[in-house]
Amino acid sequence: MSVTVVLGAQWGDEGKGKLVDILSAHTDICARFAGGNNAGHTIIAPIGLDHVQTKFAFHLLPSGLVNKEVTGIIGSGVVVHLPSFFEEFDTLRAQGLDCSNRLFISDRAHLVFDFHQIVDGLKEVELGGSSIGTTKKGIGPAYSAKASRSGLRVHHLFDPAFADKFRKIVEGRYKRYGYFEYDTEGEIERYKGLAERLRPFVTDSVVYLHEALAAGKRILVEGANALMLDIDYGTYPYVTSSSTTIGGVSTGLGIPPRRIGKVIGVIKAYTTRVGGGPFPTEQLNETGVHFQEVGCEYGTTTGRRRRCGWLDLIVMKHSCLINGYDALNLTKLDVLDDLEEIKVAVKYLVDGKELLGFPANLETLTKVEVSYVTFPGWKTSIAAVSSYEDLPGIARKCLKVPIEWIGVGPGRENMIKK
Ligand code: 2SA
Ligand code: GDP
Ligand code: MG
Repeated sequence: MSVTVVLGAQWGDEGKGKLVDILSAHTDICARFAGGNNAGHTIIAPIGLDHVQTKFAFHLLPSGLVNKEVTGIIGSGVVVHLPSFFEEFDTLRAQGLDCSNRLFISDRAHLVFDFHQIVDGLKEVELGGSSIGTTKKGIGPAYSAKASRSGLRVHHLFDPAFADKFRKIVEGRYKRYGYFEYDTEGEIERYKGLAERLRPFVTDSVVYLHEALAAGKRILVEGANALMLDIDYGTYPYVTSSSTTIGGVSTGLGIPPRRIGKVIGVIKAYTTRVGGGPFPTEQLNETGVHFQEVGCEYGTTTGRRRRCGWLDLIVMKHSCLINGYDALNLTKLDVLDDLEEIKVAVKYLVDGKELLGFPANLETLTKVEVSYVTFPGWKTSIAAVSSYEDLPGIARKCLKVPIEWIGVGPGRENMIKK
């Protein structure tokens, strides 16, 4: 099978970008199927200008583009803010990574406009104390427009009726949210220029990907956000607005499930989440601060401090059931190096009874008592470890699931392959 999928198994920022970078050496195409520029993937690799270690931040563009032989595809399930698309493209080029002639965008992908971003902020204000903590990139409003059949897609940019449709949509937003400052006519003019710049990137990604499959090309699918942020299976409503799970791969790229080969889940050795919503193993204490500081847990897109807590195997069980991982990449094991003891959540109890699955109802979730298993820490640096056998015994004991890769540092070289 020539389609490999990398998915976030927790609440995002597990280190998907780093695995995608490593796997991209063995792929022809790297495709994104969902989300938009709310995602943030950091890759540190010795490429770009002068082959020095360079830090790349991918948001909307597939991270596999870090390999200069790889072609990037932005699939139909992705929502695209064009000014951000070109800004990212230009930033990468300035860093020595030119993606010209090897990046394509589906003509079916929906567009995110600045007014969606304004509305995203207004909706958050409306929610007050129960705001989602979105990235304010307009993701929710763009997917809402798509679901209510009033969105504009990439192909609409080349339609003579684009300006009229655009005006009508902005009018609709005013009716719902009241007046907000927005230069509609200026925006229409700006999009004429952006459309022309975009023209060579636009493709029918269904035809492109199926021709590639027929020609035996290898496709690496990169997940954005993660399972617990999925619109159906995450901690709704504290989720993003797309299908971030394995099902989203088929709908977002037009690839039948049977063509999908290996599914890899990326799991961090502890848990983080950005934004609001329940988080049963959160540590609002020095352990949480340890994860934040040693793990550099700050948002790649917004710079927000990530909330941190212990690894949660109830989340992982839910994640494994839905995505059916063939292998896992455990990341950031090195962040646990100095801890005296390491905890792992193994059960949720409500009124003394164990829950069978991850609860849908957030009321129930706030009532759970988390049961942990505690391991002694290994208290030694594993940053230089390059083989599984050389990991401290206790670190190996913690790893009961079939883990194929283990991250022991942020660099490309800091990855153990089992
Ligand atoms: P949105 O903007 O509508 O998708 O936000 C809805 C929820 O989804 C969360 N979300 C994320 N969580 C973790 N990482 C994300 N990407 C960036 C990163 C985030 C950043 O890589 O660090 O820089 O802040 C991401 N994108 C969306 C979000 O926090 C809401 O809970
Ligand atoms: P993604 O959204 O899942 O791609 O993850 P992010 O890039 O948002 O966040 C992961 C962060 O952890 C990045 O800064 C990576 O450079 C870093 N990272 C990835 N793997 C490891 C690891 O094994 N150890 C350490 N210390 N850092 C890592
Ligand atoms: Mg991220």
